[in-house]
Amino acid sequence: MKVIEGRLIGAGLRFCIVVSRFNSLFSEKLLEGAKDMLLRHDVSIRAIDVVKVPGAWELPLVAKEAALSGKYDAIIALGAVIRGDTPHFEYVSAEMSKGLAAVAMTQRVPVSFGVLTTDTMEQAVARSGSKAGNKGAEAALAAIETVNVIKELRSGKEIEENA
Ligand code: INI
Repeated sequence: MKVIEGRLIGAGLRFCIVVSRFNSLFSEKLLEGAKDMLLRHDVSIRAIDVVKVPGAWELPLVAKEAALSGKYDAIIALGAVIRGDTPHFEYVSAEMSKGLAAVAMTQRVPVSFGVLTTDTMEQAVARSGSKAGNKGAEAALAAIETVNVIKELRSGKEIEENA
């Protein structure tokens, strides 16, 4: 049996962080967390591009353009969708999450999901750098690991060893 894992080494990797301005109180904290996590794993500051979009709805299209550019090993999507009194939350969060998943699957580029979808502001506070951590930082770490596990799989080494 061979266990294939992605190492948490960011040196040499290139990332595009796509972040929504809507609810920027939270999304800016997620951005700080993501950048800090990348830098602490030896990603070069010059290898990080930050692209700002109006809201979470716009994340999938812009993530797709970033993926198509061929300039990045992974995309990190950040934002905050907070439930209100209308069904707007359902439309935005459902299409945004399905859209981001579709970008990853069709473009074969990891797209980390660092978008808060919460019922309340308190839950968003908790997940953007207080008691429930920072989902932006978690998304950045997941991006590093996923890039590296895909590199392992694509290297073909494990196929030779199992043959
Ligand atoms: N965008 C968000 O990122 N979070 C929200 O909570 C939100 N709500 O609730 O409306 C939101 N709406 C804007 C949307 O993402 C688009 O930017 C807008 O509809 C223009 O296309």
